[in-house]
This record gives sequence, structure tokens and C-alpha cells, in this order.
Amino acid sequence: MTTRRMLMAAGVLAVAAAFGAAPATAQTKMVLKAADVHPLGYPTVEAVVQMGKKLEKATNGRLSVQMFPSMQLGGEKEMIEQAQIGALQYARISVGPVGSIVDDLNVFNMPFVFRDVAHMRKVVDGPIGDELLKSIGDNPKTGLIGLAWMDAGARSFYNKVREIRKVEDLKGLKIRMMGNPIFVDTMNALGGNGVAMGMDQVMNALQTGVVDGAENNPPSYDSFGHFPIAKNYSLTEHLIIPELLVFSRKAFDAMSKEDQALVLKFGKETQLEQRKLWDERVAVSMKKIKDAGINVITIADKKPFQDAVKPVWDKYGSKYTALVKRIQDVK
Ligand code: GTR
Repeated sequence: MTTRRMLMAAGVLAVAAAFGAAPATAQTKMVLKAADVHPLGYPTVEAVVQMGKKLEKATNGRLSVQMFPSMQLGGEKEMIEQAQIGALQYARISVGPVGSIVDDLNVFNMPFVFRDVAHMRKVVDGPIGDELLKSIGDNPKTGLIGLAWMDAGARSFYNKVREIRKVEDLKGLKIRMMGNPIFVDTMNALGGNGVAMGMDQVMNALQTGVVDGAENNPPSYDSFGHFPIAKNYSLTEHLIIPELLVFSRKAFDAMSKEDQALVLKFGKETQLEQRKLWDERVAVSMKKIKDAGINVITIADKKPFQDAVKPVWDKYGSKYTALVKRIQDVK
């Protein structure tokens, strides 16, 4: 292009912009909203914030991400609904509530389905992870597109009544579980009373005694401020549930092919970036919990807990037999 033609082209663009007449959607500035139940600085939130910076850089500021952390837009159920109607673009949510929309994903919500966190990582990084992530977008009813898996380590019980060392110790305790029947049934099979509620209600429920405890990974136990209230933390690691970064299908379909490619690319890159942040944060949170004098109980033999949840496997497991076999075969 000659300098003259370049100046002319620039002139046309300037005039078009001045009259607000630039019709090309590829030029339109867009702020993509993202939400998470966790606060700024938490690994999942930080990974999405960093992704937003990459998106902004790659598009010279045309696309950017605005983060709404700390349940500002409600709990995960509300976030899913907002993403489905396109009011929210990015939602970072647990597989827990998504299982009700994509049944195959419920396989990750089964108690003790993974041997350990390393096993879960191998599965989500491999073909099974790719297939399940894709199945979210392939099913038009979900209204969502799966971008990446994120890490949430392993979930363990905490409560304010007593130490949990054996299955029998859970008897009669009211324990908050995430909103999915599998989790309530898991708790009940272990002898307690599972109470389903969104994270936005848990603090109040713990304080007022509506529940005696809950279950979560160390960073969440720390970050939600539950540890000073429920001081017995028993490392049962009964659920290892990966998390998801999803995008609104409605918003995605309205974007240009180029922008869609960027959303997919940078979204996927968060998977390993978040994992690094996650490992650092687990160490920090565990130290904080121990320094605060929390009663952290290691469960050397998890077999009795695994045996006790057999009714949950009998009820839900049969439809996942083939998938579970593939998961177990991942070494
Ligand atoms: C956290 C997870 C959240 C949410 C929360 C909960 O570990 O990161 O997505 O699932 O647990 O228990 O509601």
C-alpha cells in the first residue's frame, strides 16, 4: 500500500468512526463479562483475569474481560442461567451443578471415581476430558460451550461438632452439599443428612446451625472463611470434581469466526495456567489452616468410606459403566 492510499484508508475509517457508521462487527469493541463465586486472587478467578489480558492484547483492546467475582452475580446456578441467555459470557463453575444439564458429566460427580488428583488430571487432559468438554457445546440444549477444565483438588468434610475419623462419626450430622442429587445421596449413604444449597447460603447456614458442616477443598475452606467456624477438617477426599470454564452459546454464535477462535484458544490455555496457580494456593491454604490451629485429620484408610457409598454407585453408576471403565484404565 502506498502512503497515499494508507492515508486515504485511514481517513475513511476515521470518518466512518466519527459518524458511528463502522458496520463491521469485527471492529466492534466488546466487554465480555465473566463470573465466579470466588474472590479476586483465587486461582480460578486469577486464571480468567489473565486470560482476559491476553485477549485484550491480541485484539488491541477490542475484546476485554470484566470479572464479577465473589458471587456478585449469584451462585453457580444463577451464573449458568445468565450464560444461557447471553447476559454473561464466561462462567467458571463446578461440574457439580452442570451434571444436571449434561448427564455424562455426572460421572465426575460420583464419589471416589478418581484414585487421586493426579488421576483426575490425566483423565481431563486426555481423550475423555476432550470428549466431555465437547459434549457440552455439542448439545444445543445446554446453551453453553465448554472451554477448559480447571482444578479444584479433592473435597473433604469439615464440621463444628466432632472429629470425623470413621464413617460412623458422620452419623446424624447435617452437611451442606452442592445442588445435585448425587451429592445428597452420597452424604446420606455415609450416615449423615445431606442438605443441598448454593454456596451463597452456606456461611449463614453454618452460623445459624442449619447445617453442622460442609465439604470442600483446602482453598475453598480457607477462602470462604468457614474454617474458623467448623474446625474439624477430615481429609476424606470423597469427591474429586474438576471445574469448568464455559462460554455462553448465544454470545458465541454472535461473534465473528476470528473472535470465536480466540475465545476457544485462550480459554483452553487457562487449563494448565490455572493448575499451576492451584497447586501454589493449596500449599498456602493448608499452611494457613494448620497455623490457625484447625484440627486436620488424615484418613489413612478410605476403604470404609468407599464401601459405604456403594448404594450411590448402585443407583447412578450403571449408565456410566463403559465410561468408568475407561477412566479406571487411565494409569
Ligand atoms: C468450590 C468450587 C466452586 C463451588 C463451591 C461449592 O470448591 O470452586 O465452584 O462448587 O466449591 O461448594 O459450591
